[in-house]
Amino acid sequence: ELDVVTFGEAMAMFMASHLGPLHEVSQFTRELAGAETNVAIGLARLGLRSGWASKVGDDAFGRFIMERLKNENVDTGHVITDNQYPTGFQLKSVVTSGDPEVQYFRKGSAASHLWIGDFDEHYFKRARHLHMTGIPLALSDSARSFAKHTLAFMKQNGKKISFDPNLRPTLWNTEEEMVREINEAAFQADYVLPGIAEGETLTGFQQPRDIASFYLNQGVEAVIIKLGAGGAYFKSRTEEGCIPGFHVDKVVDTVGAGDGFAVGVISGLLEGLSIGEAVLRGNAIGSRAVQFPGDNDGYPTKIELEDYIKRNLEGVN
Ligand code: KDG
Repeated sequence: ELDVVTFGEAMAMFMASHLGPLHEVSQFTRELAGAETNVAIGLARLGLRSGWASKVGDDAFGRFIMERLKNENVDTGHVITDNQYPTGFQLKSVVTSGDPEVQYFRKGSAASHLWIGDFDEHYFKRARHLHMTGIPLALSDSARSFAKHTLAFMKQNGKKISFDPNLRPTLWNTEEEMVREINEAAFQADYVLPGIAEGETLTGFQQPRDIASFYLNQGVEAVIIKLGAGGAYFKSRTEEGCIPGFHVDKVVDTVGAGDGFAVGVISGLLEGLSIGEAVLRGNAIGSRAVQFPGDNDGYPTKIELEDYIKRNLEGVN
């Protein structure tokens, strides 16, 4: 039994150890990247049973990913080791403000060779909830088919589905194709979690309420829009609200905050919290994530999360 299953590509990530444009960086620290593995790790830290389905290469990066996930208690029962294609990796710069520079080395990777034939329905059936992002839709035709098949299967089996568009324009051929494919998937989900800029790209609307209505009109149960430091806005058929963000003294690295936000929302909903309470938890984990350099090293355990929320809501630091 799994609480949440997800799938996608994980990569070794080389994080710059000093400031500067990537081509000038001479020292890196190896970390783990991948939006879906970030979510699986965050959920497992909170004590939920999470699983991640994918393919890795039969190489050092693939072994690193598998070992890290095992240490984090993420189930890897549906990870296939491919002996033909390599595990992808990426470089990430350090910046003093804004988003870092990211460069991918992932074209033709093992994960991008996922295809429908890899799909194990028994594995996915064991989960209560599917978390999906838009990234696998961009990786290759076969990965896109795998993603669409998984989404349709989970929906037919009555599972709850959260969807984070995670727009990565550099992985797509055209913006038009990206918008079409991502929206088609989002319409199947119960919860859609775009960032405000993503929502604007995907719907053409600027106001959170209009972006939310665009998806609610297609049958989505709730839309939760991330507003960065401003927190998040949510709207369902019966509720609407805005939950302010947590105060952060110093932003170290923004990458991974959205995935941390998803961890808070999904875990909260699975525990039966209201949408507003789940969003507050999302804000908490997102704000904690930006204070750490790696994607997921700021994600808390259950005790750390409770402590963090309590201290911040009381205004004590
Ligand atoms: O959400 C964080 C991800 O962007 C990062 O871990 C790398 O999965 C990644 C991607 O494809 O951009």
